Amino acid sequence: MTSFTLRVVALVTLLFSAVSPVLAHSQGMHISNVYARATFPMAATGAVYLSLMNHHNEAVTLVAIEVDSDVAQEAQIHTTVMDGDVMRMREVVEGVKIGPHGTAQFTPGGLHVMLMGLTKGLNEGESFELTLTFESHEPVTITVPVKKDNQGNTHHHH
Ligand SMILES: [Cu+2]
Repeated sequence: MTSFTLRVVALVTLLFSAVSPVLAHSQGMHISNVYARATFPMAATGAVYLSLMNHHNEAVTLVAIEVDSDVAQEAQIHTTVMDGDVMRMREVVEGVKIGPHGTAQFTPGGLHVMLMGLTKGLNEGESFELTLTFESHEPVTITVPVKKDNQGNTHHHH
């Protein structure tokens, strides 16, 4: 009997130690540095930047981003490519794969979330929600603050 109880305790302990990493696993996407660049009121498009860290032991693929229709018609994943001397944006339809314990940086001039069909522009100080959907991982909803972007060097040409 005692030996049976001990075995049960051992089994339960084993189960918990096996289950906890799975629970951590399900929350292992860490999203930081989130902001949207403020636009002028009639702007049709806007951009969101963020860092997406994958704490899993497997690769995770970001496949789509959802935005409330109060904010914009659609959110797309874009990348920026050089076409000769011209920077062009391209939709990343295949999704963004982030390796085990890897990070995807969405930054000006690179990957970004493109908001298409903004309803009223993005005003500094406001915020809105985006939902990131993944392959083999539950969706993650984030709050995006709208900020003025003063860091771009592109405005220093004279
Ligand atoms: Cu874009």
